[in-house]
Amino acid sequence: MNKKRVYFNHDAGVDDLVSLFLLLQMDNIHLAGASVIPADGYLEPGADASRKIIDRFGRYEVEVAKSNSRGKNPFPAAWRMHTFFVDALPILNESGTMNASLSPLPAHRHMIEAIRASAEPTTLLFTGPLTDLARALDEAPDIEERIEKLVWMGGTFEKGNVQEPEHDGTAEWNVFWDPEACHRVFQSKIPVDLVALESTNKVPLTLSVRNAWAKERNYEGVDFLGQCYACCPPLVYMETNSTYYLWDVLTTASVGRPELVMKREVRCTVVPDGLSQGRTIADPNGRPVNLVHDLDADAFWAYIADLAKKAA
Ligand code: AGV
Ligand code: CA
Repeated sequence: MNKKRVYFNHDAGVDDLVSLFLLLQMDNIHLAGASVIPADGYLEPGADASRKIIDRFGRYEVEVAKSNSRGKNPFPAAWRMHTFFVDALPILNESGTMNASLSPLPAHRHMIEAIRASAEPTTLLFTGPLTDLARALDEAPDIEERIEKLVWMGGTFEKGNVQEPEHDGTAEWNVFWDPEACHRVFQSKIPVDLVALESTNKVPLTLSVRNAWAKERNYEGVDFLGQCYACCPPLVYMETNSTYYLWDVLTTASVGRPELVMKREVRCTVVPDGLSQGRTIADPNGRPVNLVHDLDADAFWAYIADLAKKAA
């Protein structure tokens, strides 16, 4: 089978690390490298957890790189602590070793090298801010035409999820962390598939999802899903800013199985600074993105459970 070549940059949240786990199970994907940016997570445990996931659940070598990028607006520390939880899971520490190689290069340079290393175009999967991609495009403009497309979890055209003192609440966090990086990437000609906040409305992390995973925890991979998400508090009586959706996992699943989602073109711009910084706005004169506006939720849940069952 002709495998699609993918480079993954994530920001060490729970769903970012689960995404790495699932990517490694996809037969039709070759993961050409992974990197970690310390946005909605911490860098050291993020890189360690990534390497342990590759060791424990991967079937081929994948190198990990650490980003040295820093954002404009830091994520809440309470959310970022999730990285330590995943890194400390017993299943990732049973062997007591960490073999997957760690690149000496910072993430953006690691990605440049990975893109240049193949004659075949590379698909970029980003589940955090776009800072490393913006820097890579500035340093190595030649990579732009070698990128098949960017599949990104970021933005919203409806309600934002940033609740910070000097912000009006219109932005999504991955854009808010570094609005200028998004602006830079939007200036490129790279095709963008966008999983925005509203794209994931049909895939909230409900108790019934958790219970279905619990029932199948005899599969190590399904148990791993449940264990990872156990650090996100299951609040059932209120929809809050801490209600979890499968933001990054849907984005990742759409790379492995594009038929799961429906997309339509939206032209948009991003607000680079000020009270609405990081807000993405539909604008007929803006750059086109392919927004995921609907999906087959049942097929999505079945797909990720099947992938998890294949993990050994
Ligand atoms: O805005 C969604 C992004 C996704 O990349 N992240 C979580 C996913 O990794 C930020 C985020 C929004 N709400 C959160 C988030 C929450 N309640 N806990 C942790 N992170
Ligand atoms: Ca993320």
